[in-house]
Amino acid sequence: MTATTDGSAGAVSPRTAAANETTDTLPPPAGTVTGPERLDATAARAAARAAEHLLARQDPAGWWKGDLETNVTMDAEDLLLRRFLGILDPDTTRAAALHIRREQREDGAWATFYGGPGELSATVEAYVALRLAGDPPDAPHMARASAWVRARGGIAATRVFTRIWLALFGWWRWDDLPELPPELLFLPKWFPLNIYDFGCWARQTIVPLTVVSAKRPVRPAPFPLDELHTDPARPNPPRPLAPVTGWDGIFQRLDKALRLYHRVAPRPVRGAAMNLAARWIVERQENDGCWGGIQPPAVYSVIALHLLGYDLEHPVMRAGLESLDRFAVRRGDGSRMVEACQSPVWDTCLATIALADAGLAPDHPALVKAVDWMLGEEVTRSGDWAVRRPELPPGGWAFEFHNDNYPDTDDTAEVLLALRRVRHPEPARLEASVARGVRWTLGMQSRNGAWGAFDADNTSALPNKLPFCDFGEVIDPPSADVTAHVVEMLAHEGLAHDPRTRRGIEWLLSEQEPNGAWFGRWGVNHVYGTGSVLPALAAAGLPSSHPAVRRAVAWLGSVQNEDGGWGEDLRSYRDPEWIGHGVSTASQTAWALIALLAAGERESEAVRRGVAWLAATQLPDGSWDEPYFTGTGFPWDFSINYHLYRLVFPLTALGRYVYGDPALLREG
Ligand code: R04
Repeated sequence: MTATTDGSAGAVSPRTAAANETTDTLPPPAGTVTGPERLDATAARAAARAAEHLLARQDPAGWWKGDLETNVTMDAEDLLLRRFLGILDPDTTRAAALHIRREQREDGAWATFYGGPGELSATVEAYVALRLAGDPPDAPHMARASAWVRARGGIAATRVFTRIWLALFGWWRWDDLPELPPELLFLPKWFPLNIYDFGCWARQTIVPLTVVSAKRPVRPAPFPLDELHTDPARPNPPRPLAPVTGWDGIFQRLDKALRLYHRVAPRPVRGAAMNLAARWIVERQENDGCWGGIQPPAVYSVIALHLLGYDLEHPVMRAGLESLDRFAVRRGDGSRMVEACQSPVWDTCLATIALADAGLAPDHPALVKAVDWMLGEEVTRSGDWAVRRPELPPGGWAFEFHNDNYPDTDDTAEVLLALRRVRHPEPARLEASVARGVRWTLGMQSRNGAWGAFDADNTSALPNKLPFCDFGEVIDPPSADVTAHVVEMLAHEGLAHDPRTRRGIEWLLSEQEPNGAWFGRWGVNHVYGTGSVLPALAAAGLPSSHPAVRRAVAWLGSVQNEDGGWGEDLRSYRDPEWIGHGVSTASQTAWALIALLAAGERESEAVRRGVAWLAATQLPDGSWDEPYFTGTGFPWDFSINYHLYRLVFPLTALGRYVYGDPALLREG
């Protein structure tokens, strides 16, 4: 093992040397006030201010957590759940409505990300939530919303989830929803479309929904919603079924057959399926009461268990409801925003990396505290991933406070990269955690040599064909960003030449797009993918002269904005015109810089202009503004504004600019 695996932050002296370097060549770019020498000092100052801000935001327990902002369907569904269970209180309603109203656009619609277009399902859900809060249909903001909805096909054109919510109150007919029977749970794990063919988030959502859609409950509607139909005089029009062929035709016929089955399902079979679903759900409740650390499965699990006879006082239900309360963030202005998920592990490992790379001593108390906390968060038991990897011993980390059943390779890789930057007083304890994490990650490699986030070989094409699955991703195939993080980690662990790592690298090289970039699955978008892959290739020892690296560098240079920053709009997931293009943001500028620094481009004009952009846009408090969403749950359908991204990534980029890139220092 080399110096990279000794638990220190890597070579300290060359970093210091890099900081003091005064080499320079190119003239300063036009329009910048900082010359080359000044830029080094400016960057160091900016990094110091950012580090100070980040340190001040650490929880005394050692973790960091920024708000995880998504969209108003979270808030609307939270209210609908409470109404459904009869526990909606006026204070919660008022606070949520305050937030929902504030998110409405001029044209009456709601978008699912900052600057995005109005989105029909979100608009319908937000409208219903505001009606629950007492906003009358003829109030100007409500009339604008309902007119917007009618013009876009009304309720009939919304996603399945939205129509399920409406069916719970009789605003839509259960008969006009795709079937998804609980008997699905009887399918063995080798049979097509068994629940383990779905990505874990879809699995956790679908299992409780099979119960709900078999029970078809209808609570009395508190008000009519006719104004959300294209023809209010003829509400609930069935969705027209276009005649289709091929796979879609097969699945349409399957849906018809399942509808028939719904009417004749033998009671004992249905009963056994429901019991199996109940047991499956209860077994997966985390010890803080939630399910999978994400809000939607928790919401649907609570409804399903309630329908199966669990009353609200049952310990499982009480814990579930209390966990839902904890997804709500109260703001100073009295509003309340529901998070889809909480990001403490992810934020903490990224913050640790950022601070270490910005020159904090490896034994700084804040970093030791963070490592202490991360070590305590290690997942030590088996989970759903073991269905595909039954022999693999547990290890690794999840994203959230409580999600032992679903650790992921992305968090595990970044936590391990963070642990190695800190000198911890119990090195043996750290080594043991690292060893388990590395073993688990290696065991989670998919057949194609790459890594998905939560499961191995979760690549079936069938779940996507179900009419039920019309929203988001429903499988978890390997992606370049996750694979890159894993490869970077394995290289840091001295495994750059291990055949398993090499297969990952080969896969990454084969995934590079013709323009030189890599797709971003969990971050927006090619700037994130490329910002993940170049540090991995560098850590694995690929020379910066490698053609793949050169093409990526050229691509980043070609999409740099006039102002020196980088931005890539979420529309890039839909419209290739937007690939690499968008308003400059702090996190995306940082990802591009991290990529370029890993490629040995420190002295390039592109890097200098990018660093100058970060320094010039830093706020007096040391952080950055970032209204744009640069993370995803599902590309396009579910976007995330991680509120700490604007701080941890610029700090990482500035730190590596000032002190040198860890991957290059090792190689050098
Ligand atoms: C950034 C990489 C770490 N890791 C991804 C974790 C992302 C955490 O945030 C979310 C994850 C989610 N999953 N599924 C949903 C979701 C939301 C998040 C989800 C969303 C809507 C519906 C059902 C599920 F905020 Br409906 C995995 C790799």
